[in-house]
Order: sequence, then C-alpha cells, then structure tokens
Amino acid sequence: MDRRGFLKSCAGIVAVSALSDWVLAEGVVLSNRAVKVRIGNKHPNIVFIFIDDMGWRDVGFMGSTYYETPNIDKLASQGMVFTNAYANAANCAPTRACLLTGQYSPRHGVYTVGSSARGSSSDRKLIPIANDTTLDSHHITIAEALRPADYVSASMGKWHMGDDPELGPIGQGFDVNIGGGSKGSPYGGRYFSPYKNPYLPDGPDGEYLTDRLTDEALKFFEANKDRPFFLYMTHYAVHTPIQAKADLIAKYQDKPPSNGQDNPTYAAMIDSVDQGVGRIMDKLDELKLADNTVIFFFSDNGGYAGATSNYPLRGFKGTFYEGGIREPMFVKWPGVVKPGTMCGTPVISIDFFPTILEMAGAKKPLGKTLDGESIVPLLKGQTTLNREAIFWHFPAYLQGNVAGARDSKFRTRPVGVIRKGGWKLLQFFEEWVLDGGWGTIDTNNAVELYDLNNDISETNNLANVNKAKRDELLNLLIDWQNSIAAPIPTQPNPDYTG
Ligand SMILES: [Ca+2]
Repeated sequence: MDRRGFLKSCAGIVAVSALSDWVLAEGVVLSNRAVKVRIGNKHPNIVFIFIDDMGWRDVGFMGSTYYETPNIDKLASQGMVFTNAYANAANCAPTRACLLTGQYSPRHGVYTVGSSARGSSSDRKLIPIANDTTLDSHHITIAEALRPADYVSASMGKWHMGDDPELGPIGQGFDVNIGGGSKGSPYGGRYFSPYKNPYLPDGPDGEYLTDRLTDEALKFFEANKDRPFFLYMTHYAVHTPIQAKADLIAKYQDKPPSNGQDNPTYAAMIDSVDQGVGRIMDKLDELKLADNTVIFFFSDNGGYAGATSNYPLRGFKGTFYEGGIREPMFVKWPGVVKPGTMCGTPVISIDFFPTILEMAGAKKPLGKTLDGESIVPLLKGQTTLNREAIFWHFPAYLQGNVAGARDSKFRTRPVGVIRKGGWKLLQFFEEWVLDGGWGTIDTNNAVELYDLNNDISETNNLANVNKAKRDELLNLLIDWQNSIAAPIPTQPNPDYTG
C-alpha cells in the first residue's frame, strides 16, 4: 500500500498523534539520514545555549557587575536581548518538557521535578495533581520535527526527561547524546571526572564537566560542518552542586559583592560557561560557519536562592514571582537580527519550537499542536505577537523557605499564572478552591495582581485596587485552563492540620 492509501485507510481509526508519528517516522526513513549538503546552506545552523538555573541578572549583559561574562556579553551585543523572556516553570523538568515539545504542561503532564506532593503533608491543604517525571515518547520533540528538514541534532548535557534508549535524547529524536539522562544534576554529584555518567565516558581525572561538554560541541561542529545542524547545548551548570575550578574561584575570591551577588564558586561556574561560549564562537568562526548560525541563549528557571541574587526581581527558583521564571535571553541571527537591539515583548520557552521550525524551513508535524508562537517577527523588528497572553499551570507543591515566597513553608503552592501586557495575575488554588472562588474574591486572598511595568519587584498587590483588570485577567486565565483541560487540584487533603 502506498503512503496515501495507508493514510486514507488509517484516517478513521488512528489517533491524530499516532498518525503524525507515523508520518514523521516515514519522513525519517525516506531521508535515510543521508548527508545532504545544501547549496549555499540556505537554512541556518542552530545553537541553543541552555544554562541550568541561571538567574535573570547572572550575566553581564543583564547588569551583573559581579559575574564576568565577556564572551556572552559580546554575543548578546551582536543580537537581540529579550528583557521579558520566561521559562514555562520555576524549576527544571517542566520547562524542558515545554521547550522540547512546544506545548504547555497540561498537554504532557510534566509539571514539576519528582513528586508534586513535596513538603509535609500536614501543611498541604489540597491533594496535588500527579506529576509525570518523564516525557512520554509519543510526543514529537523539536529534534524529531527538524529531521525531515535534514538537520543533524545533538543534545549535550542535562536532559532530565528520562533515559535512553527510549526516553533520552536518542529516543526522542536527537542523533547524538552526550551526557544526558534522567538526572537533573551531575551524576555522582560531581562536576569533575570521573563523572560516573552512563552517557559520558570519563575524561582525565579532574577534567571539568562544563569544559568537556564544550569540547564535545566543537567536535560536533567539525563532524557536521557541511550540513545544517541543531545543537541543544544544555549545560548542567550552573545547577547545584556549586563546584568550580580552583583557579577561577581564586579570581573572584577577593572581589567585593555587588547587588547581593557574592559567591566566588558560583561566579567561577558562570565563568567556565562563558569561556565555553567563547570557544564555541571561535570554532564557528574558524569553520566559517558563524555567519550562518543562529545562537540562542536562555535558562530554564530563575536563580537559585543558595547561590545568587535575582534583585530587583522577587523570589528565586521555585517561586512563580519573576525571580523564579524570568530569564536572561538573547538571539543572534546574522543578517536578520539587527545587532544591539532589545525587545520587551513577553516571550516564553514554548515559543522556541515554532521559531526554530521557521528558521529551519521545517514544517509543523502533521497533527501537532503548538502552544507557542514564532518570535521570528520580533527578531525582524516587529514589536508585538498575535497572542493575547501567556500562561503557567503548576498544580503542585514545592517545599522550602526562600525570600520573597508567599509563605515560609513552600516556595510555591499550587498556582495558575497569566501575564498580559504589563500585567500579571497569580491564582492560588488553595484559597480559590476552598475559600469561595468568585463569590468571595474580594476577601479570599486567592488572587494577586501586579503591574510589572511600574512594580517589577511585585511588592504592591493590586487585586482589590484594580478589580476590572483583576477580573479581566482571571477570566482569561480560567478560559485558558478550560481550553487546555488544565487539571486543578480540588480535593481537600485529610492530613492537613493547619
Ligand atoms: Ca533548572
């Protein structure tokens, strides 16, 4: 049976996602992963530099005067800096699942890291929604979507979505996996070889993981310089454990703290990332690929409370205040993005999937829902996108006491969030569900509203001051929750003791 006949015979009985998987798989077989050298290499190479746990102000180009990132800053100056760029979540795995699929969390069920029921049960008012700790293999990832466009792709570093052969980078469509499995921090708890990482052969004793991943990236460029490539450069740095090379720690040992940033070892971790970025650019220059390579720079959640300061943003990794979700970001796209530009339009990690597809000239996989929007128009100078708002859904508990959190026991309790224009609203499900919803909204303490344009630190809750704006955003948020069937925790926890 030919493909058309097969599709026709299946159309009535095969679920859309299964059908699109089949079409995608067929595309892979037909291309046979053959090396096709493009005449003139029309579509750019894509290097996505993804730092773990890096805070909004943890780089020079975002204003840090403590950390030193000359290579990253130089690259940022050659591209467009996004000042309102968001991760889809305040911790690692969910942002990664959203980025790799281009979908909000309710579509894949990865809401948090590990259990959604963190902390003491007696402190939790609701039974949280169960969490998926791995990304199911039926989801089409960005690497799978790039295959029909003849991109070779590599994941280097942290994966955190499951293990190969099925759920790791190879199982999810990458051609190369260096060091990525189910773990969210360096295997064996160490940044130095021997790594004890099943996906990364040990180097010489004492070799530093960030340096090694850069070495592997350079090899990948050499091996694939004649075809379009996608590198998901997903550093384990600068996640805990906070470990760095002694000579670099010494560089920061006597440096005066600045704006609350004062950890020499963390600064040295960032320094190693920066040196790696410099080596990547030198290699792309040497191979004469730099002019046809797009560089993205991004992080997966806000800065960690034990290592840095996100000032003036409120909160840290794990909270849904800006310090937990706003990220340093730039895009360098030679010949398209005007160097030295800045964009304040809110963007979010689900946007990278359609953006990269558009850059690569790849088609949206058949039947695939993409929740994000391509930011290519912004990169070309437009100042708005089509959507009305962006959303977060976190039906889980994250324990811990950090400055800026809403209470002392949890970095966050179950929450829904919307940002529209300069306004941001947080809907806390415990109060919303248990204390009366709309009926008692003026007193139930379920909703916080902030005017980010005038209150970037989220100090002034306007929920009962601008009720029209509150209700407008809350209605949009609830409409979105309904449209995507976002599961809201509603069941009271019998263990709760108050
Ligand atoms: Ca992270």
